[in-house]
Amino acid sequence: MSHFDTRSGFISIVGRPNVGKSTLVNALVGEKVAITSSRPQTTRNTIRGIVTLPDDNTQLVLIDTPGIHKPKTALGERLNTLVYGSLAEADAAVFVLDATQPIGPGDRLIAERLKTAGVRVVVALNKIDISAPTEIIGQLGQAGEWDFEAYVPVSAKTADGMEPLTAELVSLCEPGPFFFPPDAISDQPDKLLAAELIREKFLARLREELPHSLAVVVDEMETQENGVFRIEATAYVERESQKGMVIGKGGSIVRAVGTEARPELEKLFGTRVFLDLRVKVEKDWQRRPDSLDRLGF
Ligand SMILES: Nc1nc2c(ncn2[C@@H]2O[C@H](COP(=O)(O)OP(=O)(O)OP(=O)(O)O)[C@@H](O)[C@H]2O)c(=O)[nH]1
Ligand SMILES: [Mg+2]
Repeated sequence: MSHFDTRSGFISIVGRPNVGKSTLVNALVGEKVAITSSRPQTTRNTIRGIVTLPDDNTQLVLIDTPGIHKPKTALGERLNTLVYGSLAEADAAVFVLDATQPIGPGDRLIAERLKTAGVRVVVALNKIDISAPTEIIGQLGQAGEWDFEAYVPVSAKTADGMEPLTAELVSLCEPGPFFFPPDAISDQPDKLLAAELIREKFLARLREELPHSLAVVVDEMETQENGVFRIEATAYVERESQKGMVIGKGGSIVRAVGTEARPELEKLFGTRVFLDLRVKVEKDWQRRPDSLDRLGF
């Protein structure tokens, strides 16, 4: 007999870039805990989203991970290592597929890795709100050959399918303690959350390769004497030539990012926020291990 009357599980959310892993974590948690964007490789660290289900006496710790891809830089290699590392600490995994894309070699590689890792896997076939029923059925048939625990068609965007998916995940949990307070939704430190929100606003505005070259660090956060919460953040780019594009004409992009990030930061911290945002060059940071360390990867 187990001495726990609660159940819990660490569940790694894995899949190719841009399939909707972070959107799915937000939908399962019911709050925005991870940033999302239409650019591949948005997520760069493992973010835990926490779901406590009082009726089931169960706590799910969902680990959002970077998309698994062919690494081209030191950053890419670190991200893949991070994902496979997260599988080692996971009790189960959700393998997210994009129903609008055919199952490809990238998916098959991940499926193989999941088999080797020996974790139990639930496949979430995502974006069913924008794919045809025949596509969905075809993909379920193909993915079914991997013979994982369960297959759930979902839309992270409309939150369709969250109940059956949650039920599958609950059924994979073992007796164990709650690792977080029941009202917690994330384990991210405030500085990281703030930096991510700012990066999300940049991602929505930057073109081509620029999103990959951008990193945001919050250097300082403090309540000033006038009661305003001051956040000092730096956006790093890789080359001098990128600085102007990130700042925008007459500072237009930095200003717009500040305007869009501020209300979300104010909601997050429950107070008025002054955002001091600057842009610096950290040469080729994606390729340099010393820079990656400094930028917190
Ligand atoms: N229509 C539709 N779009 C979705 C759905 N889920 C995610 N998206 C969109 O797909 C894009 C990628 O979503 P993310 O959640 O950032 O994807 P991700 O897998 O976390 O991406 P990486 O972190 O880069 O690996 C965004 O534009 C989302 O709005 C869905 O169910 N339906
Ligand atoms: Mg993501």
